[in-house]
Amino acid sequence: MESGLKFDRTKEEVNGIPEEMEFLPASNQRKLEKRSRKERALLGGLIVGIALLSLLVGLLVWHFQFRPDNRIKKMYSGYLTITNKKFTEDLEDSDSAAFKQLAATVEEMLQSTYMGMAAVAPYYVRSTVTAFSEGSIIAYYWLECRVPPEKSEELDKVIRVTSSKVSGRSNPSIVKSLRITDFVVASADLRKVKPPKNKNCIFDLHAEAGVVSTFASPGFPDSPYPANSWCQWIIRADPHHILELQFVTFDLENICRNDFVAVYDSLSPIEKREITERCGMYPPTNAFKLISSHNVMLVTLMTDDDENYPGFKAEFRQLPKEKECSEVLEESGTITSPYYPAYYPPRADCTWTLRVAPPRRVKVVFHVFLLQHPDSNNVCRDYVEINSKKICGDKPMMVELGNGNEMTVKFRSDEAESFRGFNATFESYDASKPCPGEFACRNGRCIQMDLKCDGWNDCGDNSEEINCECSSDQFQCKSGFCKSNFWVCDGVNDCGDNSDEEICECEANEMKCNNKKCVPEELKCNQLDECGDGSDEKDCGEASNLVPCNEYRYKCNNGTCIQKLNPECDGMKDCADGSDERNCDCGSRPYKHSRIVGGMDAEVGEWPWQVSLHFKQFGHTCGASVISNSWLVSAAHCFQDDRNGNRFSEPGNWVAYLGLHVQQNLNKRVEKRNIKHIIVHKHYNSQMFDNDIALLELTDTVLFTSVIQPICLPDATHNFPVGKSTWITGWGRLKEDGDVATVLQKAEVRIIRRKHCNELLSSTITSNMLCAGYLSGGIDACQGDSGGPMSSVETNGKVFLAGIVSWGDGCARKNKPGVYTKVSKYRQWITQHSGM
Ligand code: 4AZ
Repeated sequence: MESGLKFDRTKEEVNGIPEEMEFLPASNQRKLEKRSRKERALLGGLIVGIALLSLLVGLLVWHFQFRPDNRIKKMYSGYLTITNKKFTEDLEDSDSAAFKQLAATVEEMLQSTYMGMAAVAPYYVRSTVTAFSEGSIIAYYWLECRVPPEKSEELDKVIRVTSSKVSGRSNPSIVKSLRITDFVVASADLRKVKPPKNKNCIFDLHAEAGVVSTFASPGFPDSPYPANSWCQWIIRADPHHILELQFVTFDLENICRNDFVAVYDSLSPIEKREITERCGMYPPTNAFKLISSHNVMLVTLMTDDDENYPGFKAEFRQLPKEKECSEVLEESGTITSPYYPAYYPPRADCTWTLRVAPPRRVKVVFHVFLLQHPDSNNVCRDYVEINSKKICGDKPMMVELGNGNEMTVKFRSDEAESFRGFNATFESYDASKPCPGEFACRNGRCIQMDLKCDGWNDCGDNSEEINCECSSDQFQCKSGFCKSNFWVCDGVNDCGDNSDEEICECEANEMKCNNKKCVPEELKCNQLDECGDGSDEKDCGEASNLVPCNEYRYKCNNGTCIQKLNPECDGMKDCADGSDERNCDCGSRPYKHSRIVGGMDAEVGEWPWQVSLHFKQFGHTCGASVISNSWLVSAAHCFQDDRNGNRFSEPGNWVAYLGLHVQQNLNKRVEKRNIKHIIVHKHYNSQMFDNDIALLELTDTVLFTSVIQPICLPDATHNFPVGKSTWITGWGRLKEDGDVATVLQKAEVRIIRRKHCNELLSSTITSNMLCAGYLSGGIDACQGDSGGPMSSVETNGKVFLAGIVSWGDGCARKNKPGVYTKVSKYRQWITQHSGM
C-alpha cells in the first residue's frame, strides 16, 4: 500500500478546481481534515524554506563564483632598510634558508603593517620579498592589492604616504622584531612589476673584483629572445662599490610598448629609481654605459608575443665608489659629469671650485652637454649650476665666463633617468682682452677675426654679425646684419627679419608670398606653409589634390597628377591608388643614433647605403649608394680609363664593400661584392661633368641588415629646395692635400641656388647638378668622396638620395661650394637601366 501525498494532475484538469492535492480516504473525517490542514501548513513552510535556502545558496554561489569581480589588480614596488640585522652573503641566494627565513619575517611584518591600515586592509592580497642587499639590510619587495577602480587613486595615495609615515631614520618603527627605516613604496606600472612567472628567467649575478662579467637575453645570439617573457637580472657588487653596465649589443623590437629593457638603481623595479628604459637597436658606436649609485642594479626584460629580435648582450663590472667628485682645480683643466662618457649615476652631487691667478678670470667651455630635460613645470631635475643659473637639457657648445678668479660649478642628479652628462674645459682669461688675436663673442666664445661680418652666425649668438659695414658683395639686412648676396632670395630667411627675401623678383615657376618671399609654384596648396605667412595655402578652393599634370607634378600610377610636392613615401597616401606609398622600403636606419652632433666621424649604421668602391690596385677610390639588393649608383667620372692604362671602366677591377665603417676593418657585418656591370650615362661629359652618374650591378645580391640598407630614390618631380640641409659622407681626403679618412666621415651642407653657384665656380652648373656647401669654406666633399651619397632626410624621416658627389674647385675653399649630380633628373634613366 502506498501512503502519503499523491499528486493528481488529471483531477485538476477534469474538475477545474485549483486543488492540487488529494488525500487518501480515511475513517475519521474531521480528525483527518484537521491533520491535513496542519500538514499542509507544515509542507508549505517547508517548501518556502527550501526555496529561500536555495535562493540564499544561489546568491552566495553567484556572489563568490560568478559575480563579475570588477576589482583591479594593483602592484606596488618598494624597499625598506632593516637596521637591527646584519647582511650575510647567503641572503643573496633566494634558495638559501637564511633568505627564506628573513623573507618570511619581512613578509609577515609587511602583512601586519598593511592589514593594520584600515584604508589598505580590505584590498591587501600579499607582499613578496624579492631580494636583499647590503646597507644594514635592504629588503626589496612587491605588494599586491585588488581594489575597485573607483578606490584605486585613493589607495595609491594611502600607500604613498605610508612611505613617509613608516620610515624615518630618526623615528624607526619596530615591527615583528625588525627595526625599519627608509620604507619606500610606490605604485608601479603593472607590466614592470609583474611577479616573475617562472624562476628560469631570474638571475643573481655578483661582480668579481677586477673582472668584466657578461650576461645576455635568453637565447642570445643563436635564437631570438622568447615571446611573453619577463626576465630579471639582479646584479650586485661588493660593499663600497658601484656597478658599471654596458650594453655591447642591443637589438630589440623598436616599439617600447611591446618589448623593453628597464634598468633600476635598486633591486626593486621602482619607477622613481629607473635609470633608463630602452628598446630598438643601438650601434656599437652608440653603446650606452650606465652607472649605479651604490652596489646594486636591476635589469628587467619584458617581451610581447612577437619573437623575432636577437636581444642584448651586456657587460658589467664593479668600480670603487668614488667618495668625492668634488675638487678644487687650479689654472686650467677638464671637468666632466661622474664616469663620463658613461651615463651619470643617479644621486650625484659634485662641486668644483675653479681657481686661476688674479687678475685673470675663469672661463668654462662645455663641449658636450646632455642632461635630463626640465620637467613639465620647467624645473631641472638634473642640472649644472654655474653663475647662479641651473642649466639642464641638451645644449650646443656653451661658454660661461666668471666675474672673478674663482668660480663654482655644481652638478646634481636626482634618483631617476640618467643621461650622457657633460664634458667641459676651463681656463683663465683676461677680462680686458678675453680673446687675444680673435673676436670675442658676447656669449664668451672666441672666433677667428675673419669670421666677423661674414654673414654666418659663428658665435652662436650672432654677436659678430652686428654693427657690420657690409662689403660690396654683401646685403645689408634691415636688422643690421650683413649677409652674402648669394643668400638673397634663396627662400631662407637668413637675415632673421626676412629682409633678404622680401626684395625678390620671383622666377618663373615661383609664386610671391604676401611676405614677399618666393616659393616654387608647386608648393601652393600643398597644406604646408612654405611662405611662413600662410599665403601659399590661401585660396585653395575645395582642397582637391587632383590637378592637371605637368613636369613639376607627381604622377600616380593611374595617370592622375597631384598637387602635393614630394608625396613619395611621406607616410600619407596621396594618390587614389596609393602608388605614392609603394616601394617605400628604403631610406631607413635601423640603429638609434646618439644626439652628440658636431663630430665628423659617422656612427656605425648611420649611413647604411654608403658603399666603398675599391679599385683593386689602389684600394678605396670612390663612394656609391645602395639602391637595391643588386644595384649601386655612383658617379660616371669614377669609371673613366686614364692615360696611365688604369682600366677604371672594367667591372672586374672593382670590389664593393657594403656595411663598411672603418677602412680595412672587414668585420662580419661587411659584405664584399664583385661588380657584374658598370653602366655609365651615355651622355656623361668629362669636360663639364654633366650627367655624372653610373649604375653598378653586383654579381651577387646582398641581404639588408642593420648596416646595409637601400636609400630612397627621389621622383623626377622631387624638390630639394635651396637652403635645405643635406648630409654628405665618404672616406675621401680630409683636406684638399690631406690624407684619406679611415673612419667614415659625415658633414652637413646646405643647397645653394644654381644661379649663385654659376657665378662662383669656374665651370657651368647645368640643370643636372646641385650645388651645396658653405661659402666660408671648411666643410665639403673631396677626392675619394666622389660617387658617394648626398643624403636628404625628408619629412617622415626617410632618407632620399638628393645628389651624388661629383666635382668642385678644390675642396672646402672659401666661396667654392661642392657640386653634386641631381639624382631626380635621372629617375627614369635609373629605372630604364636597372629596373629599379
Ligand atoms: C674629386 O676629386 C672631388 N669639393 C670631389 C668633390 C669635390 C672636389 C673634388 C668637391 O673627386
